[in-house]
Amino acid sequence: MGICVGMQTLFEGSDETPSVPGLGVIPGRVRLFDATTKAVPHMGWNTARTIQGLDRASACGLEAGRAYYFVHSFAVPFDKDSIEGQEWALTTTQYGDQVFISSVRKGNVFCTQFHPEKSGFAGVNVLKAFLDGGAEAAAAVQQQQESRVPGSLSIHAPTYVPEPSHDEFTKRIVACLDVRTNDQGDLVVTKGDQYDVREQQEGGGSGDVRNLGKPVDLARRYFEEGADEITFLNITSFRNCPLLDMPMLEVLKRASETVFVPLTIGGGIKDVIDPDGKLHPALEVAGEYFRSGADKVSIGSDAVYAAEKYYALGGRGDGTSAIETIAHAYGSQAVVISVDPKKVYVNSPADAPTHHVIEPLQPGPNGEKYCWYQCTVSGGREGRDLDVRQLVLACQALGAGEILLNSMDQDGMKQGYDLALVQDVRTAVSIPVIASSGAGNAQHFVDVFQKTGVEAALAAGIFHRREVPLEEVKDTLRQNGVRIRPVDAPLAIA
Ligand code: 1PR
Repeated sequence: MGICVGMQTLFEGSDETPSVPGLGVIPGRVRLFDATTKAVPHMGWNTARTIQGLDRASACGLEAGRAYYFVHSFAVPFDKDSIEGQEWALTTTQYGDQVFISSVRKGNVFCTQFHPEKSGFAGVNVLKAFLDGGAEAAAAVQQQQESRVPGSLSIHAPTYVPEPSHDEFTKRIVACLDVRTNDQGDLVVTKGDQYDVREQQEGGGSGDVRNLGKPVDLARRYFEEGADEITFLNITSFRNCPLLDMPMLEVLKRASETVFVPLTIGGGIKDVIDPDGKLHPALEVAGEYFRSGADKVSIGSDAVYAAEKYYALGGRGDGTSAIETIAHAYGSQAVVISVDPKKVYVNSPADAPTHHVIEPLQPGPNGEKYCWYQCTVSGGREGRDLDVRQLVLACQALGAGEILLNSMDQDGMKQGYDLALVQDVRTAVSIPVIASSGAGNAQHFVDVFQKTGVEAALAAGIFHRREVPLEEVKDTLRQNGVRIRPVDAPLAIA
């Protein structure tokens, strides 16, 4: 069984590394998705359609109408007249205007382009079927395939009748857990208003760090309630060395035992020096998180510094940034950029000549009609002379695969997402964008998807405080015609 790139290696070659031949077990070539009409990577949940005449998918645990988690920029285009299309393809999936092979099966070989291990209970079912009924499924597929002339396009092959194909890619709902150590030394999920995570005391002043629960328990709850992805942000990691942050690594290890959707970890992904003076490159820090169960790492402050350097070098990287090294080793899809912008109002674009200025939906406190979004570092504590558009374009060029777009002004305010900001970033880049900060009710999710075309929306406070259940968010989206992954029916897992 092969998964994702494990499936791709069986083909003759891939555009990802043209000089290296594939194993050549399956004829055909892996191609890069066309990014002109859709965000690439193809990152999120999509269905797998059984090819007509090869209806053995259910023996492999695949079910019609269920969505599976994909994360890839390269795929094998489906051609019904090719050998791989006729002999190997078990299911196809459509993303935008492109149809590709999403699973193959022949004899004992079964591969999926999607990640069953990250596809909730639907994916667990696929793994279980392979382990339990592998032989039975193989026999069923073999029997059908033997009715053809092996290695050639048999005239006896069943005719492929294309189903009315359409893109079933869904929007994603991400539950976010801001994690830090409280004053008693416990690792807790916390949540701020405009990044202030301490309780307000009567008469002013800050009290304790808000404690909204335990990270592993909450992650499991959100998975079971239907979150499509979970993000952990280690919000004070800039203060210490994350390689010594064993509790965070432990959180990931334990969460990945019961949570079968993608996990992202952010906070402190950068070159770090440990207390003994030893340098640990960002790639090593990220590697530690991946080995502990993370699927993606999210880079905040270090991405801002990398973008500043990118422009200082005249619009190019030098190969040493965390974004470049991690994307090179693990792929772009594993590198998320967490942006912490603050709105700066101006009276006219001429007041911010070096920045990308937009018209906000509401004027500023003094009637200002324009604003730009300033990037910050260290959890919003320091503003830099870089705007969000400059940041996201530089990070995309350096190899980032996704943008997690927060807003310091909207964070925790429950007034809805900053639609002008989200829209602006969505149109600036071709990689997926997650809108974050400000969700207060289910309609806010509808608005952000319908008005900006963003791929995912993240929320924290309303889920932690049980103010708006995930199910209500999904129901409202569905009623408003937004394609969404249904909440998964749990399986009894032995
Ligand atoms: O700079 O690479 O070490 O990363 C630090 C990470 O920690 C960044 O991703 C940064 O966004 C995050 N962070 C740092 N300080 C805070 C804080 O709150 N004091 N959290 C913080 C950022 C924003 C979102 C939040 C959404 C949704 N929190 O994570 O979950 O705004 O909230 P809502 O739905 O309740 O409105 P580095």
